[in-house]
Amino acid sequence: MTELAAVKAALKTQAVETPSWAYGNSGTRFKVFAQPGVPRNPREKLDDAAKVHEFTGVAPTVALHIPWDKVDDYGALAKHAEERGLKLGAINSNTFQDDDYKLGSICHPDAAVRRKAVDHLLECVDIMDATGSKDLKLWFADGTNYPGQDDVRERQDRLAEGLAEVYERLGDDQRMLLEYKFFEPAFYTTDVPDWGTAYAHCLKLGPKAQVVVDTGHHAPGTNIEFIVATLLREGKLGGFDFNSRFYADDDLMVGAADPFQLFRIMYEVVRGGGFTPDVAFMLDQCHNIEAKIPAIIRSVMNVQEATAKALLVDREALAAAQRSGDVLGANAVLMDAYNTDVRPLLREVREEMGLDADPIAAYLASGWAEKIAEERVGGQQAGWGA
Ligand code: PSV
Ligand code: MN
Repeated sequence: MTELAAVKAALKTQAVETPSWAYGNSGTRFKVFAQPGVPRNPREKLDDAAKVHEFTGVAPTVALHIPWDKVDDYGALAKHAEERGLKLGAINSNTFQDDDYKLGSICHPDAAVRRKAVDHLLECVDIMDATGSKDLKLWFADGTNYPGQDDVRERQDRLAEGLAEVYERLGDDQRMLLEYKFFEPAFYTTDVPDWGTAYAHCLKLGPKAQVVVDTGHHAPGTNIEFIVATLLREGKLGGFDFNSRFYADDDLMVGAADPFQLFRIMYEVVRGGGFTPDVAFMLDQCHNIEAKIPAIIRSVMNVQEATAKALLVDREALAAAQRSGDVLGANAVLMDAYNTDVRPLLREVREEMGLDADPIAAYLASGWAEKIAEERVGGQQAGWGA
């Protein structure tokens, strides 16, 4: 196989998971702008996700968020997905939208609240059993706002205890992905603020616990690709929540704010052997002012472009330049790949997969947006928090 053929073959195996909540209405704490045709229930979210997969060919799974996607029959929901060529992906827990969680969930000072939070996580594993999902994605809003508010160290003990109980409940082929975020909604301390804390807990828990890197959850200037390289080296990179940030956790389209950073991350993924199904490539985004389905298609394409560029890096030339201390030469090898226009290559890949070369144009021409705007009237649109 030529090198280009190998790159194309790799791109055809790519899988980007889209989040159910990105199909619903969302906004900021100031305003949620409703859009016509937005899904009213989890099945309609899957119908939209199926369109993203139909036109990109590389978005075969959908992450659910519980309770936002709560249904009576998860087996039936999984079947609904399968009938549309999809599978259900990570189950995201929610321990941040209940009044009881004001002072935290599994780190809360009151054992009764901790019990409630752990029970919710265990319920999420039950749901995974029913949907066939492999990953439980955990993000905790836990933390404190004021120095002295709670015992920071004891909160870590409570966290470890709660996680251990959930870990024990995981099946052989199930994982727990622990997400970190440096601040918000807590502003003084956050109980899982960084990759080091997540890594320490995952290490203690065992091989089924891994770290998930949400690209929006870092302080400005953080070298995310270094974190990715380190976690991969330690066998602890479980996956990504991709999105873009300009300021904090903006949840904008991945690759929009800083496509170069996304390329650098994907290069470390490829370099570290992480371009495999063992690493979950998920989107975690909100489309507040742009049309949702084309925005998700665009996001998937942005990940594809960064991946294609990362795969095109001449690794031999790079290693040779690095070994000989050729600073500028090594940098040039990387930049050559980044500066390659991979859009023609991806158009070819899509055509070889039997797809339209231009997924967004094909979606816009499909009439789906008009159809859902006309049909989805009445009922309550899904939204962030519902
Ligand atoms: C938190 O900001 C987060 O990134 C977590 O992944 C949540 O599951 C997701 O957003 C949706 O609230
Ligand atoms: Mn996230």
